[in-house]
Amino acid sequence: MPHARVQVIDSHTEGEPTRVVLDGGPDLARHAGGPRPSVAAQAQVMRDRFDWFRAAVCNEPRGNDALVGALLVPPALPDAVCGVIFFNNVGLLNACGHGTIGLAATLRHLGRIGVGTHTIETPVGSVAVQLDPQGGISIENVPAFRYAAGVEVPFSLFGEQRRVTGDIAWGGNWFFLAQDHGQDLSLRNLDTLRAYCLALRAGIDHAGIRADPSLGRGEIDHIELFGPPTRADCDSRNYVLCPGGAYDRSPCGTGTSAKMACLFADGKLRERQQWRQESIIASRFVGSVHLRGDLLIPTIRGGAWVTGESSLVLDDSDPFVHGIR
Ligand code: PYC
Repeated sequence: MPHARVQVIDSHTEGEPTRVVLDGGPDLARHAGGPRPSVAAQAQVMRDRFDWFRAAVCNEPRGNDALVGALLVPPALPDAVCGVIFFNNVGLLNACGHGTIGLAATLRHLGRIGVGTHTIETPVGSVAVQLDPQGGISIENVPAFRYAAGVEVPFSLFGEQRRVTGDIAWGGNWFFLAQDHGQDLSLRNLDTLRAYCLALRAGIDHAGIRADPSLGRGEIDHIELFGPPTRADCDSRNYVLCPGGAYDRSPCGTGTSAKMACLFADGKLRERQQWRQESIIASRFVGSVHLRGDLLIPTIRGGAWVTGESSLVLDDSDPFVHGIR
């Protein structure tokens, strides 16, 4: 039977999985045309023509709803070590904080990068990865900002009319961030949290609330709820609903960036002050922000571990060769 092999390395970043595709992926640069297409142009080719590849890697039976794929592509930026396109069970992500930390751990595992700072090109800008001599990994993300404050969203949950007020912010993806939701942010409440966030996101769509369409097409596809931490070494705990309905096991790198942008805008976080974000599984990112001119640059630090090295087999006779959609 004709089959293809896709070489991958799996890792997790504070509990959230990443699958880096090293070889066997589509040649997006060739399809994008031009001598050195940007990663954004290559992402558009993947969206238009290779959605089957996304699903083959991330969807069951080879993947799962929580998994984020990371396809390595040639960068256009001359100083970048690589380009990367992140994707999940339903589509492409604009950027991914935990995924970039996982990618850095993978490249270090392969001996492709060492201690120091390395630039990675994403569809929404370049991200700097820093590997320190003690093994720590941090990323300097794309600029983050609050887009709108105090947005009230009506929505319906289990047949009841509800309202919640929150902020809309960009941290590499678009987030609706809410504090006064009245939900219990604990693992035993996962089903309700998912239902609540899906209903809230439907309410956002229904109300026609969008963000800046020049960034990630303005779709607010991540919902982030905050509450008090359970760890003494954290400032806050979160629950993050990802676009495909899974929850982020990590505190979400782009979500923590969006949160810090809101805190900074409210005068509740100073430049270079630490923000320690706990996830729903009690893992942690430590973040901070600094200004570069007018731009607010988030830094996120977290741990990532390689969990597997393997080849996916795409056998043409398999009815689910391109994943269960
Ligand atoms: O860490 O930015 C992140 C992220 C987005 C979706 C899942 N993780």
